[in-house]
Amino acid sequence: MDRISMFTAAAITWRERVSNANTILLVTHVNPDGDALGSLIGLMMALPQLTEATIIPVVQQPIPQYLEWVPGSEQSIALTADKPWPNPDLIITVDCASADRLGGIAPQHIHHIEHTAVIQIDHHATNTLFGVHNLVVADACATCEIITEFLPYLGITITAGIATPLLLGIMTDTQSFQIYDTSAKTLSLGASLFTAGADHARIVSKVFRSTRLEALTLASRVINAMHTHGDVVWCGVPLTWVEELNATDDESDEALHMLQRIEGPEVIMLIKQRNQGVKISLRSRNVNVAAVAKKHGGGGHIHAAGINLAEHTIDSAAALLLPDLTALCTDSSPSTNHSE
Ligand SMILES: [Mn+2]
Repeated sequence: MDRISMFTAAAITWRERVSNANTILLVTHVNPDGDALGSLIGLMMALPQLTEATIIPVVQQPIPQYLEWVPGSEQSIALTADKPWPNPDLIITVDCASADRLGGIAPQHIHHIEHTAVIQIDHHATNTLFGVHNLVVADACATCEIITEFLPYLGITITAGIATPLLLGIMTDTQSFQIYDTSAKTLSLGASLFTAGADHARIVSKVFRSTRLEALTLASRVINAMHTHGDVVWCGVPLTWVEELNATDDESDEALHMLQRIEGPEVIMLIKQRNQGVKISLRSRNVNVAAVAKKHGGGGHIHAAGINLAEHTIDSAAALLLPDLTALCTDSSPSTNHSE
């Protein structure tokens, strides 16, 4: 279905569901990034144009430091075990590929979700379509891109307050319009957010020019210990390094950004040690790393995917994934498949 028919149909469902709701929960994925938070705050600011419902923005706390400045994010809460379930009659999830990745809701509350209508808006090709209505546009670069295009179908005017979080999400998920899936549509929707008054300068200074020295020091240590296997380059991030250098878990992503700038490798893998197991990030130039992620219980996009492995160390995770990743590089011709 083309986007116009898809958005027209979705708008009918959304208007009905949203305008009939008394309490709406907005939820996004665990470990929120710019697109997750931008989508959630953008919708939080937009929906009052459509409904008088109480809107509760739920985000895993604390919000990463580089996103704390986003106006509206201070209203977000986590539904921890000590808080009562707010009995929403509608849950809207944004940028979340599957129900088990929802963040900010304590395990004690999770069962309520099964008994509540969920509608979702997302751009992950691996989305499990867990809602009663699923607006999933896999060729969009960011969930914020979909929301920017969709809001006018709901009769919502994008104000400056709505435009800033939406532009944040587009800029972070496209790495400032660098990822190869960036389209004319992405740029024109970005331009419309500029016109609406998005605070571009603040996004640039708070997100792209605010790296702490500790993060760069960690990245340099990680890159110094880099391994090369044919077209695959991989690095591990032991927890002790993060602690010793007074960096944070989020800040180890800086190493991933730097690794992607190296000329040559087809696939980049960063394996972060966690208190339990490891978190793996995969990035590629051409091949479909989402397929490998999916095989090992993860998910994501063709050129950017992730996996959590609770039972693995950095070395055992590398040993598990390297055969699949090197095979991917030798087998695959450049992938143009966006429909998985
Ligand atoms: Mn996203």
